[in-house]
Amino acid sequence: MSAMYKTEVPQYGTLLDLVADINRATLEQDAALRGELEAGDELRRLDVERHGAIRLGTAQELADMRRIFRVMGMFPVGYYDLSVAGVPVHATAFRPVSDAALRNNPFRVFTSLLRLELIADAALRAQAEAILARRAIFTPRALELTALAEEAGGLTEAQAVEFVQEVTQTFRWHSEATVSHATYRQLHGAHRLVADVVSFKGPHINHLTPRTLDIDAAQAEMPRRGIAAKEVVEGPPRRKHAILLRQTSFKALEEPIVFAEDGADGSHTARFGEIEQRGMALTRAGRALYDQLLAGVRSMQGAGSASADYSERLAAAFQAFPDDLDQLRERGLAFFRWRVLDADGLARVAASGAAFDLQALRAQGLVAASPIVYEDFLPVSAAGIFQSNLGGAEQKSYAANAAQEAFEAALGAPVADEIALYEQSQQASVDAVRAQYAAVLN
Ligand code: OOG
Ligand code: NI
Repeated sequence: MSAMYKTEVPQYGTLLDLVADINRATLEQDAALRGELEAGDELRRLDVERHGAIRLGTAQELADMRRIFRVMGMFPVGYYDLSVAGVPVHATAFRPVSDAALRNNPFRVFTSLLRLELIADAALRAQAEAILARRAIFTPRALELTALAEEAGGLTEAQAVEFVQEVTQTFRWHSEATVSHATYRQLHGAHRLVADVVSFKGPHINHLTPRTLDIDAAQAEMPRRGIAAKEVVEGPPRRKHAILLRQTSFKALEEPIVFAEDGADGSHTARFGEIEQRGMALTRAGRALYDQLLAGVRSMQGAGSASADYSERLAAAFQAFPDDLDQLRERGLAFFRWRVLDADGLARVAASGAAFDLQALRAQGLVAASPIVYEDFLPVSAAGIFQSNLGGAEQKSYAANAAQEAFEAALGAPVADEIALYEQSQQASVDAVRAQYAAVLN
């Protein structure tokens, strides 16, 4: 998909080069960071790190998408309501969930479902529904192979290769809109996103996002390479110890399209490139503090319309968020993965009969804890990314209404609670250290 997107959107290739250059320079200059990434086994995955995004039109499309992602070991995690930010979609992220799978390749797809019920014009809503009902976004073979994988519990090597080829077709760009120019304009009038989802044959991948180690450097470098960057970096401010997720993007390109029904020429703005910098996952308490501090600077409603002194106000507000690993751990604000540093030392303490005490073992330098990477998304940031790529200052408003149950009904499954996943991951690492400690006594 990355190769396909690079040929479809050459500027994405430029973005990948830029990120590779910055990551190399950052690692050369920052031995501590290199060590941290090595300890977390993250250096290996840096180059394959990506996320992408698609927007679906119907419950059936979402349900089938879930089945297809499941074949690839990707599961729905988290619920994101974007209606509060004036974007008529709700979403989840499909991603690997086990520590081993994440280490191997953490690719995620932010997957939105259009909420036609938020379109006020009943006639237009019915028309959009009828158009969506007629389309088939998956090739028959992709669905066949999915059913096969479900029955057999997997695919053969040859089937897997074919499966990837078939599924990639779903995310391809179609410069031909399936509707007339007039219908497109009506859909666009309801919301640009409605036009983007309803007017085309399938859910073209609308961006791919490599991981950078220095997003501020990347943001500064974009204009130097002729890329039109969005105004502000979303998420927390720059810190010594990165938390959650910081994101920026280049603005969506205006691309020529043809309206199949009447042969008219037009243009459509949907596809862009994004860069992300990931930091540590926060506990519920940490996340609550993040949300509270961010809300003081920026609301969902204000997403995408940040003022000039935004980054100063953001930095000032986040003075209240500890930027010291010991404090973050001791105050239970972030998640950590524990590991044994000195197995012999650990065995000696265990043999002495001392009760298992993680903090004491850490103080003796026998075990260590490093932050767990945040693998998910942030609703206010996502809203900002959506807004900056919808072009113009357009901001619709909808009565905010999260509808997780309706989303899960469409999906055909519940979404996982992302914070519970980090909790499990942290706990599993503690249990492994404890088991090693206990093994000495057996
Ligand atoms: C998705 C925007 C959200 C992110 O990284 O937060 C997103 C979209 O534009 O479809 O990708
Ligand atoms: Ni994104």
